[in-house]
Amino acid sequence: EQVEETYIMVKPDGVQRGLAGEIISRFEKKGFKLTGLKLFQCPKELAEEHYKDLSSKSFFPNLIEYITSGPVICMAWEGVGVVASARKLIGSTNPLQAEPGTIRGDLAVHTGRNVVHGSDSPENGKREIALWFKEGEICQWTSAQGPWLRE
Ligand code: DAT
Ligand code: MG
Repeated sequence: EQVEETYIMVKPDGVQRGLAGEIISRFEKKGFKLTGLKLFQCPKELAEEHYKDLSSKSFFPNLIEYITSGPVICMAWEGVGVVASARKLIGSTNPLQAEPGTIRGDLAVHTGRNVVHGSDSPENGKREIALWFKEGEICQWTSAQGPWLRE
């Protein structure tokens, strides 16, 4: 059982719509451990680097404009299986196809305003946390919940 880390971000629409607390709560209540958290206005260069695999897509300029249009909430979460589990909690990219009970299924209606990001692999989790957080912004701590969450 491998402890993983994932980068989760409340996108500008999530912040503007007052959904940040609700979104953070989903991961908190599930039982993952928060190791990094900040409100941040993302520069264009960082958004482009974060989404570089999509740079050839027609929607790329819109995506960059959206992500840089207001502050985001950057988070690092840690746990066994956290990468895939967080993707399930978030739901499908298109919120109309996302299952009820997921963040996008419950809180969004459009792919271009889908309120939250989650890393798609453990490798990208590490890459994205390194991209969005500086040295000293990640906290290693022992949660008192540990023995109540896992056998
Ligand atoms: P996800 O955010 O579910 O990991 P992704 O990595 O494929 O999805 O794409 C990143 C973001 O780009 C996505 O959250 C919204 C936007 N996007 C993806 N596909 C799109 C499309 N076909 N039209 C418009 N925006 C799109
Ligand atoms: Mg993605």
